[in-house]
Amino acid sequence: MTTSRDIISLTDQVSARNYRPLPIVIARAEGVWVWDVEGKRYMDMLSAYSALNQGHCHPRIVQALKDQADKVTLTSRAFHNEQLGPFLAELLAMCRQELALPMNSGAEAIETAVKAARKWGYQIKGIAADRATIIVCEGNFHGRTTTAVSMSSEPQYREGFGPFTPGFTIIPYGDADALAAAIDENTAAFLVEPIQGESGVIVPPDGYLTAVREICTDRNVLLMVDEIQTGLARTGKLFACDHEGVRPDVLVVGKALSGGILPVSAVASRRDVLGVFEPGDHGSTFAGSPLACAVARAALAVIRDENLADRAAELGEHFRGELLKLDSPLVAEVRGKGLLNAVELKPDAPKTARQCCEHLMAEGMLCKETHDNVIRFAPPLVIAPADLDWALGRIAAVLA
Ligand code: IF1
Repeated sequence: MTTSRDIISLTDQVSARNYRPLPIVIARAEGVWVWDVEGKRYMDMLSAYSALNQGHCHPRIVQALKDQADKVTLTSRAFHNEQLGPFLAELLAMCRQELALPMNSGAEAIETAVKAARKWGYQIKGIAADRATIIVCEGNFHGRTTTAVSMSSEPQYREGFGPFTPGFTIIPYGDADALAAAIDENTAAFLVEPIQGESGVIVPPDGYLTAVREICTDRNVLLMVDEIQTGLARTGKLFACDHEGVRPDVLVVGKALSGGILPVSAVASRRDVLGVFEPGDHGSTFAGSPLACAVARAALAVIRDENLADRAAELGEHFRGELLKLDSPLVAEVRGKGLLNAVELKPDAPKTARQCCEHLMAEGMLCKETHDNVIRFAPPLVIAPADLDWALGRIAAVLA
């Protein structure tokens, strides 16, 4: 039998070294559980960075995949298919926007938002040719493309990859005054995550989104919110912006939009923003395929029908409450919203976040550190309360 060790050794020989995965080979998964090649079971506390809000291999989404795969998988956008219109209509109804554009990865959806904002800036706002800028936040993560790393403040994501796309201004996160000060006549948009995921689950001060909404409206700047990680019920509302009742001008979604089955992302916006695109301006071979759209429709239906936002809110309260009670010598802070949570370790903690993740893995739980000192906890939102309590027991054992 091929063992995990064999597979890891083969993978290490042939795969580019742009990742350093924990030494587990997942062979099968269901709901919140995954099994390795040897049949050992683990709880998934990462959910593929929130792409698996609906849980692994959700039967309803898998069925939609199979049914559509038997009919037609790809038409290209040179022709219509039966699934795209209904998918976008259902998405728009959920996010209260007017037009949508499908993409595949999150980074591509971000690229789409950047292109739309720039063209909107020239055509609608009247910015002089090639002068449009987009304001972004320190610590942001919007993907790995050349343009996405051009807006990054993280040296590792940039080093060796220049020259960069110009036209981005970086301001501190969570500081609405900094936004007001940074806007000038060339500012087309402000792009922001409602909670910064990669940065370590950084929750901005209450009222931040409301304040930036007001500033953007006053100054005729598009508010573009990256909900690729925070969206689709993860933080206890359908979108993290909903906690403050804020409606962005441009909403970017991905990850859980397909329940972790296929790369499906989308940009949804006011009519005048995506309205700037004309035939030939933008596109993608696979985006909006009938297979992707059928899967995404089922993924959205599961979020709605299984009340995943309310589940995330309730279970998240409980989870953070129990983590706070741990009284661990390692823990500096517990933070998060809904089921997007993190524990920050003390600077002098005797274990690194990576070591904690390795210990949690030995306890049967898969987690991923971010930076040296933060452990992220983001189970599928379908997790049963008893399973969450089991997880808390394992976390308590490792952080004790
Ligand atoms: C990797 C982190 C999470 C995202 C937001 C856009 C994208 C992402 C807010 C791009 C992607 C990922 C990608 C993944 C690791 C991961 C991540 F660790 F880097 F920080 F989730 F927290 N906007 N996030 O979080 O979407 O193109 O990947 O579909 O391995 O790089 P994508």
